[in-house]
Amino acid sequence: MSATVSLQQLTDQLADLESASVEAIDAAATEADLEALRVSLLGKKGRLSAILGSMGRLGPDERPLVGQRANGLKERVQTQLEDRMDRLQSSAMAERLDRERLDVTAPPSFIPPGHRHPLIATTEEIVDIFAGLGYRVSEGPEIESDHYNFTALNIPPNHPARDMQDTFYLGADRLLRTHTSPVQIRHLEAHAPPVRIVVPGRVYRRDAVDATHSPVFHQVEVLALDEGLDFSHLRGTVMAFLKAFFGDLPVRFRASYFPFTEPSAEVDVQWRGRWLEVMGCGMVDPAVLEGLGLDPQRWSGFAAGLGVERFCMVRHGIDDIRRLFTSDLRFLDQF
Ligand code: 2U9
Repeated sequence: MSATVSLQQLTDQLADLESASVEAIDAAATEADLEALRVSLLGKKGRLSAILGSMGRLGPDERPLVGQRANGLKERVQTQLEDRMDRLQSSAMAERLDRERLDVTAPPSFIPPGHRHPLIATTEEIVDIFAGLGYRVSEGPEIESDHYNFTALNIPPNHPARDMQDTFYLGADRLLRTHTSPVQIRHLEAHAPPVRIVVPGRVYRRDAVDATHSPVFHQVEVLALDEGLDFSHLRGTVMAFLKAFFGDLPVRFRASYFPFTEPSAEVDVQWRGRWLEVMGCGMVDPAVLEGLGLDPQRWSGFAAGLGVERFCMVRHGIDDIRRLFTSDLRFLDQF
């Protein structure tokens, strides 16, 4: 027979358990501590279970009294555990939010922006000037036939430009265009005048590489064809263009010769005290118009051409054309 236990003893034990619980719950510093505490107080092998286990030794009319007290205690302790858990969780969250704080106003890490190659930028600047004068952009193939590159432009069969020394031939009637002029021929075949076009593009010539020559370079050409155009329109257009690009510099026209224009001229600007040749131009040769089935009595026009590398080098003070083709970022990043 086990030792007897009095109602008073159990009631005291419950009161002790409750006051010990209140202190321990307040002292629990982490969610894990609190969970361990819950198990040790209210779990199957916890202190409350131990007290209830000795209830069987009470008299039958005393048991409900202890049972009631035990239930009340359990409810109060549970409520305290939950309150404490809430407080621990919200301070843990507050601490985490503080630790993971993001400064959304901080400047981003630096990503160096790319930029256009100076040759492309120069091409676009030139094209934009002519676009502002009402010219449409037209482009065409870099691989051409003898007809479009030479014959249609009134370049005779034995002209030096046709020489193997000067043109890259790719095979049976295929060559790399030596100028963008075949684009104007193709455009005139497809569009009836009046026509005003600006033609940017890459061209190829069998030149030895040096500070001012490259076998690949870039041109911009323009063509205007309409009724009543004469040399004054050509001159006015070239002057307006050069003023837009270079500013107010002295300009001079020198008589020259091209197979596809007549009369023809080369144009110089005075840049830092020296005359620099920057472009060629002329009135479209009637033979070119006749080849296209256009009546030279009715239609007249002018054309001009320039090398973009020359414009780019003058603009930026670059002394060697090879700089523009070697993709050295230490050089290119300056523009
Ligand atoms: C058609 C009729 C005429 C195009 C022209 C030039 C003058 C010229 C050079 C400038 C420097 C080439 O890059 S460069 O070496 N170009 O001087 N080009 S007139 O004349 C045309 C084109 C098409 C139908």
